[in-house]
Amino acid sequence: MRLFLALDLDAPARACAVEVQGRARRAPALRNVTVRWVRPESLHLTLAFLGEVDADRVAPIARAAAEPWRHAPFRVELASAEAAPRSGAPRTLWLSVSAGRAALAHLHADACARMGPLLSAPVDPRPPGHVTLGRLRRAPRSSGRPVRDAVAGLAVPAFGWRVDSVVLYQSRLASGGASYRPLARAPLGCVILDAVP
Ligand code: 2AM
Repeated sequence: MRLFLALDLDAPARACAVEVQGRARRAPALRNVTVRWVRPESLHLTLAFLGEVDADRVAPIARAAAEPWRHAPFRVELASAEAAPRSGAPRTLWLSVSAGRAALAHLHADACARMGPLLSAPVDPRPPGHVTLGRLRRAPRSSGRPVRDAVAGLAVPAFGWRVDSVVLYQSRLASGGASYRPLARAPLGCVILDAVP
């Protein structure tokens, strides 16, 4: 089973991301390439991709993901759309995190420590930093410059939301795009607020 931990956008942030998708769709440079847009209900910030996991490991992973996170809720802000990678053929359109990076890195490190012992391969150590809006299908290298310019020109107003939980999702790949099924959810905020003897 293909699993990942993610942070859900709240409804207003989701609406902002959908609005950016809509403007990107209409950009002339993007009409010449095929983009598989992430459906509104599937927009998320990947905290940690856990990869393909054997069936017998799913229950312990779900139990671990359902444990409260010892991390205060925090605000994430997104600003600026980008086409990645920054050179060569573009493959992904995303919104970059502009605020909340340190908290995200900390939560990601917690997720790696919690999930690592339950997985057969290590979790990608790079901290998360974007929300994917769409994936390009076989875009030619020559489309890189116009696509990057068009995406950079979208003038995304900063928007964000308060992260207060982590969700374990199963990713199901299909010809119409991936769909994500929540398997476990746990709140942030289980912190000791003062020195406890
Ligand atoms: P993305 O937001 O960077 O695109 C579910 O598939 C999520 O896991 C995707 O949103 C994607 O994050 C991430 N993901 C998928 N395959 C991955 C891989 N091979 N390595 C790291 N992250 C991956």
